[in-house]
Amino acid sequence: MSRKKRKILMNILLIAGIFISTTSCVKKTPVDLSKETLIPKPVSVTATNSSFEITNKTRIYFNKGSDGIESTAKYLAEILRPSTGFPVQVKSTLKKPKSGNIYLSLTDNKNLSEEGYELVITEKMVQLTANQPAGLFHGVQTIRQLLPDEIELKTHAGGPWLIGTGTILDYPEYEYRGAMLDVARHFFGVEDVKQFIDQLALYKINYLHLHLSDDQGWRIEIKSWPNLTLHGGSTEVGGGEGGFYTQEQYIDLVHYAAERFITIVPEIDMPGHTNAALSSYPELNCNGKATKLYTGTRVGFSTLCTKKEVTYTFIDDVIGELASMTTGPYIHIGGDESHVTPMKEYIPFINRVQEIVLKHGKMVIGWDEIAHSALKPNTVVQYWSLAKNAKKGVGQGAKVLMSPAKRAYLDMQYDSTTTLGLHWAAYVEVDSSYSWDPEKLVPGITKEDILGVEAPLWTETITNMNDLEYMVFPRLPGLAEIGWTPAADRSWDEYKVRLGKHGKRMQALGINYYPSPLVPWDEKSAK
Ligand code: IFG
Repeated sequence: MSRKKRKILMNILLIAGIFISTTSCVKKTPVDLSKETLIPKPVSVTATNSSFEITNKTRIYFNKGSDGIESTAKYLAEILRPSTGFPVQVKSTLKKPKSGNIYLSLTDNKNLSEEGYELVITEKMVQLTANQPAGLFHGVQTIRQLLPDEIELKTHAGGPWLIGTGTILDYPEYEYRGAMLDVARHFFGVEDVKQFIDQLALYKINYLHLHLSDDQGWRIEIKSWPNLTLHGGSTEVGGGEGGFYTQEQYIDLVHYAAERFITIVPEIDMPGHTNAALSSYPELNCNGKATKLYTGTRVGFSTLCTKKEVTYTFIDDVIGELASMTTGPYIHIGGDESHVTPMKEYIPFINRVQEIVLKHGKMVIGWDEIAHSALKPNTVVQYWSLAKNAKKGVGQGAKVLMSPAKRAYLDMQYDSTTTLGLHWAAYVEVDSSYSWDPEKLVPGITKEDILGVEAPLWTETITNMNDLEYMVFPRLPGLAEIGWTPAADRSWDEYKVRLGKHGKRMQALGINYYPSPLVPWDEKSAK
């Protein structure tokens, strides 16, 4: 071949090489989206068997015309940066960005509810749309889970950061998917609660019920009744130092949760479970004498004096201050285990307390015993113990929040060897906490009667985040799936394999989960 021809051929090969390396026709690694181990399981997944790669050029764009979504774009960027080491800039845009980027925008998609989202992943772009900002936030949790477990690390990991291509269309079964943290038996500070909120967000939980008062402690500052925290917040089960949230700290928690589309539901338990208040103010006792602080774990021995007017002034002040700090629609009034309040006093008491909550612009949630009273139209009955109470509530037209102790109580021991927790309701292994259907649990309570599900963690035996995580995980992801995924799409045998692949992700998140022998834990990386 002549020198001239050889030169032309070399130029052709050079141009071809440049063309291939700079265009998307480079063969992308195939990733099967349908094999991803998402919890909660999405409504529909259609895979197209290629992949999108997050690189150091990838940016997160959010649509400038969509209000309230910049914080979600920044939230995703903050997750991606430490592990990838990429800059992951966040930019607003009025039109669809060029290829290689992630794009968040609001839309009007009748196939999606308020919290649904659509995730369209191609080799060129990850496009997430939703009707409301909450849906985008839930879609971001799915993006997280589609990336390798190492994405959750706070230190640089290797990648490559591939997301399988295809379309996910997803929305929840129930509007209320909650957890409860009892900060009264043992107090958990602001940073612990924020960490818990972050963990809840990954599983699309959207409510956090804080059990703020009980016999052993009062945990929220009430300016008009300062002794509630100064005295009533000064101890806890076992005699430790207890603690409480100042109003500023509580408001900070409400905002932190709201930025993650989690609504705080504050509970002031009454008329029972009130020894901390009764010890703080003598006038709240029928005999006018303050009780001693209590650091044991008995229940059912205390009651506000339902016959005294000062009791209702107290409740009005407390609910008023609490409502003014709470952006969510609910205040929980407790109502459980009022064993020393005569029913003929309990019923008018609960009737009156509902009026007080409504006066302050909130709706009532109460434990299932409140169904003995005359429920206001939007009052929600939280089923924990007696199905007949829950059915009584449905009979009055109330919605039911399903928290059956035998399935959903996260303080129940896994089995008789679990050193933490209780077992008065049952031993609740991971399979038992997953294998139930809210709309079939109680005959007479149908899907239409159910507001949603909530998993309470009572803390008589739980004193720190390590122990909290051991009891909450891995049962909470399953309860989150019960609230999100259609029952027809759920089975323990299929779920346990997906959960088994979440072990590495929980490890990457530093979660001290219980490695249940019932789950086929996948020790190597899930992908
Ligand atoms: N029942 C009590 C809680 C707590 C719990 C521990 C409810 C509604 C047992 N009330 O559950 O205060 O002590 O499992």
